[in-house]
Amino acid sequence: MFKFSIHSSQMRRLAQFLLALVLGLALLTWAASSVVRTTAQEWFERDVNSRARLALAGARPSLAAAWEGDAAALRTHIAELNRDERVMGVALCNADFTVRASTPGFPEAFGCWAVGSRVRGEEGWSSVATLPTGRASVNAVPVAELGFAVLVQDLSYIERRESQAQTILVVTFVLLAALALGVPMFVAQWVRSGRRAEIRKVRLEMEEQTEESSSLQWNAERLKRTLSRHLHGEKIVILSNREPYLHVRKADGSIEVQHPASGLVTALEPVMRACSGTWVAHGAGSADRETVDRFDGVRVPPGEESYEIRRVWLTEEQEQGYYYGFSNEGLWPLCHVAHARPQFRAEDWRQYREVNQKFADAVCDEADSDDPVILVQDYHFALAPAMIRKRLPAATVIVFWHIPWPNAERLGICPWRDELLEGLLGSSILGFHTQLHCNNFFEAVDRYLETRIDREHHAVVRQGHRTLIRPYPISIEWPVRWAETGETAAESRARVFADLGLRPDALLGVGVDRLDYTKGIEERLEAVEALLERYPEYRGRFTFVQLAAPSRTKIERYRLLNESVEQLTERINARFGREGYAPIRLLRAHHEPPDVFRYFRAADLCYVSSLHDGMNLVAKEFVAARGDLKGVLVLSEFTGAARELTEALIVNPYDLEAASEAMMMALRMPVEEQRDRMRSMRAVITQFNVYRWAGKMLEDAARLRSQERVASRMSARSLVG
Ligand code: ADQ
Repeated sequence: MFKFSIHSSQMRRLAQFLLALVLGLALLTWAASSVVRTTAQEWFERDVNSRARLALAGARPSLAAAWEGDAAALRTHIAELNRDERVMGVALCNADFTVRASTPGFPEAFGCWAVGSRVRGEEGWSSVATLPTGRASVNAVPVAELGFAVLVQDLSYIERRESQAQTILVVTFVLLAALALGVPMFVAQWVRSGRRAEIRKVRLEMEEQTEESSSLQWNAERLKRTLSRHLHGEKIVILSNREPYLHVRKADGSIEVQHPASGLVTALEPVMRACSGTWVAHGAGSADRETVDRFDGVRVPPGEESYEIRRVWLTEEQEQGYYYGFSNEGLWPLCHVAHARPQFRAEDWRQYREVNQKFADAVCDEADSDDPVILVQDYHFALAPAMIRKRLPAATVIVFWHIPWPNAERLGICPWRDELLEGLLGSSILGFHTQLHCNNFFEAVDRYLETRIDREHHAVVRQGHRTLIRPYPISIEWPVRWAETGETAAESRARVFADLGLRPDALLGVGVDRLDYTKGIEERLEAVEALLERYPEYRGRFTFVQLAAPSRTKIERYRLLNESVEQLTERINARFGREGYAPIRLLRAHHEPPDVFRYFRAADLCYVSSLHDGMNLVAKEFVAARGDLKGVLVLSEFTGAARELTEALIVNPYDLEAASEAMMMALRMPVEEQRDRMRSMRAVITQFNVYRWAGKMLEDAARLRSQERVASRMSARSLVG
């Protein structure tokens, strides 16, 4: 942050100091010059007097001898005394104060009568007086008993010398004052212009970034350019629990590469392909160990090998405590308002801490500089940012929290809430999907930690370290690889209808999720039941296919959900199904992306009914899949996506009647309206794609890095100064 006001006030203080210095110097010069003047005057006068006395004393015998004699001889003597150019005149006076002899031009003021009465004893008399021509010194000495001699000397030359000396002193003072003022002002100006140049550079970079941001659409190429331009092509290290590619041993003994069903992987994989670098993740595939090199690394994607996965191995206890326990039975329900009670076990927390440290170490080992750019992903690693910062204080750690952030009251039930907040505040940038989640985070920090919240810059400052808190709504790649299969929507529909054994005039709804209680799958199926109940014309005609990837099956709550979804499907199918028709088709399996996209293209509607969801990429994928501009998205208002995809039919998934009505409207929607809505949603995703999401974070990181570099250069300079 650059604060011009601070620099101007420093300049003001410097100017005040210099002014005081100059005034002090002036006072000193004035005092010195008066002392010099009085002292020099005294010295000169004393000198002139003693010279006059010596001259008179030396001349006394010869004057006495010549006194009574020839007047011409006396004049020769006094002419002798008058030879010095500074002697103004010499007079010889008789004892009765009459003039015996005098040189021409002898000053009247010191005539024999004026001086005579003052000449006493052998010493005589001396004085200084001011004549119209300037100051003069008078010396009178007795000459035997005959009279006295008077010698007047000009002192005006002393004043002339004094004024010359004073001129020299004033000139010296002016030179000194100019130096005293000029040198520091010049240095300060030089430092300021240096600072201005640095600031101008940063501002220019920012302007360039803004210009580029507003003019171009984000894509892989632009992301690459951003990296090489603003981060000088530095290697990026990503940390996430889930790896983008798993190696799995199949029953026939062969090894298969799987792409997991995960929103996080969906978002980050295209980013990594664009940026290269290293992705540190848990090696969870059954053949993962067999496929890594001796540094636990493997290059992916298969056939392309554009980046590396560094696998970290966990023991069963670690996976149980850190992943299933604290992450998924503690934090996941804590952050989602989906009515599952969070479980907080001390042992899980211990494993969570230990595993966070293990991953933080692996990340630091992968860093190839002391200020790497590290992207930490999600709620599995709330503690890692502070741990990384401890080992690499200059690192730029960007954390993205993929799920909602709860309000402060709800967070408060976690026994380790302070540690979680402290861990996250080790990051440089902490991103959430929405502003609401950022606000919740500020509120929690405000309530539980001693920090300074800088609302103007959306940052939290703790123990001198600043973390920016920003919304970065995540998205999908654009165009989506899986949407470009060369298969038309009609072909996809025909294939899916054939696979499901549907009549050509059937209507199809689709849901695609991990089997997770936050996704509202039970509510979705109940809404389909309500649709068939309220609008009987759809019985026998409308089918809802649910692709459900089994997830976290070791957790009791997920097993219960699995059973509940199965029972619900059976019940609804028993109620409305008949020979050759089942209203709900539950496909409980992981599907590879091309299959998922085929279902998207085949459907008349897609219902995303999350009870609470950070973003929800399924909604965006459905829109991306519909290049034919057909199909309707019914979307829960409790997803981050509902804020961007406003042309979807937005519903409250708890309100079964309203949800069934929205499905009915979707099935009856004229094609023109479908096209309008789809076109507008596609325009949003085209613009706000995953490259923009990553690009914005990396641009902010680059800006932060250049600001920090400028600040550290300036503080180094001021230390030197
Ligand atoms: P998730 O909870 O995993 O992500 P989501 O955003 O919907 O949720 O992404 C799921 C991904 O898995 C999608 O790419 C989808 O296609 C895929 N998928 C779902 N079911 C599948 C199946 N049966 N077979 C194969 N693939 C399947 C978390 C947060 C979200 C946030 C993302 C990204 O919970 O709110 O949007 O991270 O930040």
